[in-house]
This record gives sequence, C-alpha cells and structure tokens, in this order.
Amino acid sequence: MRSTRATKAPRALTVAGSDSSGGAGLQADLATFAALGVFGASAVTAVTVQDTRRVRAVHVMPPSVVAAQVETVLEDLGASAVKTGVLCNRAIVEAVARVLAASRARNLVIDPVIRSTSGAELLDRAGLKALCDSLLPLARVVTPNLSEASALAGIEVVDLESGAEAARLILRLGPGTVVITGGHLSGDPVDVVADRRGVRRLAGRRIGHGAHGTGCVFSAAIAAHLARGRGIDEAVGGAKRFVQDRLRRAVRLGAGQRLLDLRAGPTASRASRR
Ligand code: PXL
Repeated sequence: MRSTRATKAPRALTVAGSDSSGGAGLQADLATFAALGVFGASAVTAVTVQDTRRVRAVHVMPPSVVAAQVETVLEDLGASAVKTGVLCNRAIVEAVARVLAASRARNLVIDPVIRSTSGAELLDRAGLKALCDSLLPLARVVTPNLSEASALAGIEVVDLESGAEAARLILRLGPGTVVITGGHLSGDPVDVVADRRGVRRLAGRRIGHGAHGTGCVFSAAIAAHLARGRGIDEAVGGAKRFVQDRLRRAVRLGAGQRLLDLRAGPTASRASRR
C-alpha cells in the first residue's frame, strides 16, 4: 500500500516568532532549513514589529493557536526535528510542551530566547521557569547564549570557567546536550558543550561584530542537520560552520544591525564579491 507520506525528504518545524526585518525568528529559521536541504514548516508564537534597529512591538498569539499549529503540522507532514525560538509566556511554553510530548516529537532543539539584542522581553519570568520545568526535559539540545545561560543556571556566566559550571547545571534540567554559545565573550567565540560524556570547548573565530539572528540560525542549522540524520557532534559542528560562513557575508540592509546572508546558491556569493 502506498504510504500517505509521498517522500522521506527531511523536514523540520520551527515554533517561533515572526521578525518583520527577516533577519531572525521564523524567517531566518525557514531560510536556514532551505539552505541546508530541509523542508520547513512553522508555528507562529508572536508577531514582532521590528527593523534592524529595534523591536517596536510584540503581539503574542493565543496558546491554543500555537498548539494547534504544532499539532496540525506534526499530524500531517511530521517532522524529523523541531526547533523552538520565541515562546513569550508560560501558557505558550506549556501548550507547546504538551503537544510535543504527546506526539513524541524527535530531535527537539531549544533556543531559549529571553530578550532581543535591543532589550525587548521575548519570554517572561514564569515562561522561563516553565521552559526549565516542562520543555528542557524533552530537549535533545538547548543553545543558550551567555545571558540566557546565566538565567537558566542561576549563576553569572562571564567566562569559560563559569560557562562550564553553568553548562553542568543546565544539563541537570534534562536536555541531552547543552551548547552555550560564546559569541558574546570578549576575544574568540568559544562555545561550551556539555553532555553525558562531560564538558568540552568548541573553538571558533571572531568574524566582524556579530549580526542579528545569529542564535536563531545556529539552532535552526542544528535542527536541520539532525533532521537529515546527522549525529549531535556533526550537527553542532556543521551549524557552527554554517553560521561562520553566512556571517562572513553579512550585509547591512537597514540602519541598524547587519543580517546574515541566508540567500540560496551562487547569487549570495556573487553579491558578496562586489
Ligand atoms: O534573535 C532572537 C530573536 C528571535 N526571534 C524573534 C526575534 C528575536 C530578536 O529580536 O525578534 C522573532
């Protein structure tokens, strides 16, 4: 009998906010999935009004609408990996956790977004607690930056030593792997990775002065690699290379932060040579 799913093509779902600038959020996630050969679906958690300078407004979706999107996509298309970004509040976190647990979603990547670079709150305090209690235990990977790691671990993360300690503490909340991204460290951006095997460092090179959406693209790229059947080390390493490559070609499209170049194929590299 023919399967109702026509192909086994890899597919991933992002549960995230819309970024009207296109540089972060679900727009960056879907572009990343496509660039890495993965079909993308999305469940919208919030609509942000923002440009390259700042977030002007956040319009939060009803939790039931978020859960319904996730459920509907997983029932029909399925997903070989799921990524979460902006989740806003406890009700959305808990609704998403419930649906993901019920559908036994695989390869869950959590980007625990708390604030935008410009300072807008994208997850409130109760939402953060719910993320720790109900979402992290389901996660294959969680990818906090330094300040998100501080919030999750409850200790100040300022260097690689405190990063390693925080990674151990976050691992106890239940995810399979913790990757603390070092982009905000002074000097070279070294990531701290913790799993059952222990804690290690992943060296990187500083490229320019960062760009809007780097964290979204990193976690989406991990999800894409997992969706394609890669192991966790390959997925994290591949995602880091992807971010570095696209950061090298970052462009200033507006008056504020640069955006990663997520355009497909040769167009992107031709444009970057001009
Ligand atoms: O980069 C974090 C982020 C994720 N998702 C959305 C955002 C931002 C930061 O501004 O707006 C929708």
